[in-house]
Amino acid sequence: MRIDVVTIFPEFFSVLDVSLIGRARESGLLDVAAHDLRDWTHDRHRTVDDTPYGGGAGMVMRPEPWGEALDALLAPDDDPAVLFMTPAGTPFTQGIARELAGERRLVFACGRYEGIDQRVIEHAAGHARVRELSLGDYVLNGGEVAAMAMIEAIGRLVPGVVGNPASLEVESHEGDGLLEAPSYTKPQTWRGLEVPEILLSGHHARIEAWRREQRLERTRRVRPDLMPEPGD
Ligand code: JD8
Repeated sequence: MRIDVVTIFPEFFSVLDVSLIGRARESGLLDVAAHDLRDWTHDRHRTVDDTPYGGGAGMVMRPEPWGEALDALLAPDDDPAVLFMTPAGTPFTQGIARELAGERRLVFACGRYEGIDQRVIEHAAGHARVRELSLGDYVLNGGEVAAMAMIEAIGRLVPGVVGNPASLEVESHEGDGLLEAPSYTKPQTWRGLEVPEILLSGHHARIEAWRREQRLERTRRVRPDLMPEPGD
């Protein structure tokens, strides 16, 4: 999968050189490139923002640099999904991550200031498959953190990136949508706290039953909105 990111802080994405995504890049499973939006400005100050029409606080990102940047990145015509990060977007979910993990190419548009001139999204939607996505119902200072989280959530679902695909099945929000069961490792006793006896029994069927019960109890307590409908 090829991932292009447009941002005024390309160095922000250097963290993608490490860990799982970093290894996936080395193995060629993922190809991630961050582009500096200012490379598509033509004035001495490399200006990417201007005052908002209709007044109001803050600055808005100018359409021209974004238009040129997306023209350049959409030129390969390999039908990428273009993802605009915005608090006004569709909430990102594991389901959307799974959908996007099936794409050959993604282009992430990360704004700053008060946001990007809306005509950029409108124009892009006339030339590509565009989605406006939000990381969650809280306000960030820009789209970079959101894009980073989405790149990790999507990248780890690309076949071959996670060593043991079975481990994906038992995760929260996967499979049956329940929250995951609590995990334990050595030592058996830590600061007076014991590992649940059942996990030491070696009785796999009982262990699986216990984990299922833990997932249901935890979901009921923490995320009742995720509980399956009766009869599901
Ligand atoms: C893109 C500019 C900052 C947002 C004025 C603060 C996503 N879940 C999310 N929360 N916030 C964002 C996000 C914030 C952004 C931009 C995404 C571009 N800002 C703006 C509006 C209020 N400032 C996000 N995904």
